This record gives sequence, structure tokens and C-alpha cells, in this order.
Amino acid sequence: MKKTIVIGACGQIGTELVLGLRGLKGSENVIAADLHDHCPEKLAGGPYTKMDILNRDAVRSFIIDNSIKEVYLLAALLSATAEKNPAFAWELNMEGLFTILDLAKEGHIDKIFWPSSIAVFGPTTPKVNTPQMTIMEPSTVYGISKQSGERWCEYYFNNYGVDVRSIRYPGLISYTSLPGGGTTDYAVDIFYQAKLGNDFNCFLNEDTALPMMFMEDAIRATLELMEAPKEKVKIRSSYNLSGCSFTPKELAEEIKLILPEFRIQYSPDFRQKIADSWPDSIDDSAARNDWGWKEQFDTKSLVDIMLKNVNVSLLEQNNN
Ligand code: NAD
Ligand code: AKB
Repeated sequence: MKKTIVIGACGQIGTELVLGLRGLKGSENVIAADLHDHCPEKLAGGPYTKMDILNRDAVRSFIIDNSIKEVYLLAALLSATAEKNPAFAWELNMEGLFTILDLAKEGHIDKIFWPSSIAVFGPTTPKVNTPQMTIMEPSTVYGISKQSGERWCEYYFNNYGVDVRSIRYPGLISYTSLPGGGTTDYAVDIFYQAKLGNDFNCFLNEDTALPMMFMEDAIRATLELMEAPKEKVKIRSSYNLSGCSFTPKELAEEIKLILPEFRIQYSPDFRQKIADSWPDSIDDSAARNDWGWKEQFDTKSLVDIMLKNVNVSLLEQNNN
């Protein structure tokens, strides 16, 4: 079995992606890599290495010396954090990608997964059922970095035959780890506050619709795209992917059906402008037609599973 590495493995997606890949390829074949000195407990069932994606020489040596053939590059600053440090966000989100694309161009890596985002769209993009190919004028540094990354992925595929695959994830909702600084994070935090019996103060307006997806769907989509025969992957920038779409008010109403005492207030902050520049909903017919994508979770099933499974002790662990 060829070796695989997930870089940025301790984050919201990485924690579940590593487990999914280990189930598929065998634990010993999937290396988790992140900035942390020690492997988190959830990933302790397989190999872990401390790695800084910005240390190009160290990353190159590790991947070549360990004969790693498949790379999932997740390390990035997300939209809200990136706006606070645009120069570093640009460096982190772009430099790591070039390191990995170059290793593949030189023949050391067979296949790359690199995530894009709905943030590639901007205020001039059609908002409802946003098409795969459309106007893209992102107004955040995060969106600009993802759009540039998409262009470079396609360029390396067209010019050097690099097998790079990508998804424009919507906001991802999960209970095994906390989100890391995005504009869609409210849709995870809300479940912890509801479970604690607290009122929730939402940083977006009640009517801000955004595309969202339950993590299990996102992981399955990622694995299916990476397993798809090469000729079926016709888009080498990044695929639109849709799960569900809701506003904070609609999400709160669903939660109230299970926890009638739950209350929500709204105090929009700088993230409102970011959310206003993103689509309400996504047309993902290309992913459906090319490699057979179909979501399994709608808003209702996502709310049920989140309320059953969020563990408020995760908040305390994160604060320590
Ligand atoms: P996250 O912030 O939860 O995790 C990122 C991980 O990368 C963290 O564990 C962090 O320690 C690690 N990291 C940061 N800098 C690093 C470096 N220099 N070297 C190695 N590791 C480093 O992010 P996430 O939500 O898991 O997102 C992963 C990827 O998916 C990102 O590229 C993000 O843009 C993309 N994405 C996420 C979402 C979402 O809703 N979570 C949506 C669209 C796209
Ligand atoms: C964010 O809000 O930054 C991410 C994303 C949609 O890319 N969740």
C-alpha cells in the first residue's frame, strides 16, 4: 500500500479525514502531520509527525524519504482569521501548495488533494444556485488565495500532468473537533451553546443564507473524488459541492423543535461582510455528473445528529 500524508491533520477536517483514510488504507499507511509537538489522542492510532508546511526543505525531505505518494494539504488560515493577517494568510495558503505541486511535478507524488472553498465567489457572483463556471471576484484574502490556488492546480495539471483534485467545500459542520476561524463557524458554535442551555449570540444577521454541509458528507465526497478514475475528474480547478443551505434563523428554528427553550440573538460583526459576499446556495451538477456525488444529510438530519453528539467538554479542552 502506498503511503499517504494529511498535512494540517489536527484541524476540523483533518481529524475526521485521517480516520476515514486509515479505515480505507490501513492505519500504518496514513501519516498525520501538523504543527503540534504531540499527536492528539484522536489520531493516536497511526503515525504522526510534527511538520510546518512553510519549511519547504523539511517537507520535501520527509515526503521523498518516506516514499509518500498521496498528499492531502489542509493547512491554511480560514476566512475570518485570514482577514486579520492578510500577508501571512497569503504566504501560508499559497507557499505550501507550491511545495506540494512541485514535488508532484518532479514525480515524487502521484496524487494531491487540495481543498478550495465557496470563498472563491464574491459579491458579483450570482448568489442562488451559483454555477460551477461563473463570475468570480472574491473580496477576502482567503477567497483570493483559494481562487489563485485553483488556477495553479489547473495549470500544473494542464502543463505538467499533475493529478491534483479539489472541492470547493461549503461551511462544514462537525462534532469531533472545533472549527478553526471561519465565517461559517457560528453554525457549529450554536450547537454547543444550545446544549449548554445558553442563549446564542450570532455574529451574522438572521437572514444570511450560506451553503453548509455535514462533515460525514464532506469526508465521503473527498474520498470518492480521490478514488474516482482519472478520466472522470474533468475539472482540475475545483468542484462545486452542495449539501444544504440555511440562515441562522432557520437553523435556530430547527434547533427549537428539539430544544424549545433555545434562544438566539444577532450581533453582526466584520464576518457579516464576508458572508454577504458568498453564495446562498450552490449548483453542484458537475460533481454529480462527473463522479456521482450525492449528499446524504439535509438541515434536519444535520441538526438531529449534532444535538445528539456535541460534547461540551470539547470547548473546555480547547480553552486549555
Ligand atoms: P482548521 O483551521 O481547523 O485546521 C487547519 C490545521 O492546519 C490546523 O490543525 C493547524 O494547526 C494546521 N496548520 C496551520 N498552519 C500550519 C503549518 N504551517 N504547517 C502545518 N500545519 C499547519 O481548518 P479546516 O477547517 O480543517 O480546513 C482545512 C482546509 O479546508 C483549509 O484549507 C480550509 O481552507 C479548507 N476549507 C475548510 C472549510 C470548513 O468549513 N472547515 C470550508 C472550505 C474549505
Ligand atoms: C470559512 O468560513 O472560512 C470556511 C469556508 C467556507 O471556507 N468555513
